[in-house]
Amino acid sequence: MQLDFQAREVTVKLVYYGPALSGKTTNLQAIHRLLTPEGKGRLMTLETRDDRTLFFDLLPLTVNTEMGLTVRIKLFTVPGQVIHNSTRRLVLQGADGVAFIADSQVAEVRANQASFKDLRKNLRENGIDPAAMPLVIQYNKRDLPNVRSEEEIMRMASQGKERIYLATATHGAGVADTFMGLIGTTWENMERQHKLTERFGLNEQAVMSDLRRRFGPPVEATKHG
Ligand SMILES: Nc1nc2c(ncn2[C@@H]2O[C@H](COP(=O)(O)OP(=O)(O)OP(=O)(O)O)[C@@H](O)[C@H]2O)c(=O)[nH]1
Ligand SMILES: [Mg+2]
Repeated sequence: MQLDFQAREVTVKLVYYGPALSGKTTNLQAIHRLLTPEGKGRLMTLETRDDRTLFFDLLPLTVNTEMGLTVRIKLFTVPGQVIHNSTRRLVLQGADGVAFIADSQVAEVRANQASFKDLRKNLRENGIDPAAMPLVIQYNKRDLPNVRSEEEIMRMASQGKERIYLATATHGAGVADTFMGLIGTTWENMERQHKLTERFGLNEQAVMSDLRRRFGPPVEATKHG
């Protein structure tokens, strides 16, 4: 988190992490599509022809609060392909929160696990204790056949402390909830560390309700068949 007293600005960095082709870029595209125009920046994506991010994507958003403070939210994606590890570590630097986008397909279980391990390793190498990083998990591609059952995912969810979301990012389903959950858990952590309410009158609810209002009505996650 960056605090600029003079400009009365708070900047929050959120990173979408996960294995190659899990739908990180698609999440940002859906957020960009679903949000009303106010405070929405340009989505910058850098892709090769086959949907693979080479460096990162960035979507900047702003929230103007009643207290005259501006909250700038920067959403990044990392490139999931194994070869881009140094870029992932770089993009993770200074992150305030992470959304881990897992691929729900049974065939991708190992790729998810490897990417999760790689996230923890990169955080440690950046000097961050993984346990201290606000994290939400999204199981994407719920529309496909051969996905892990909802029951199985919920069982895993009950074992961890992270919030878990189901999504079909291509339809925009579950995308806003994941993002709001990420903002929420990140904000709670920032509030604990920086006492934003006490110091600036900047409370979580003001930011969250403004963002919630800017998303259209919720899109139901579509199941296969
Ligand atoms: N069926 C289905 N396809 C999806 C879904 N989300 C993303 N995809 C597709 O999966 C492919 C990869 O999506 P991306 O968003 O580019 O994946 P990524 O995680 O950014 O991949 P990297 O940049 O390589 O790390 C694209 O063809 C998307 O259209 C989904 O919910 N369902
Ligand atoms: Mg991508």
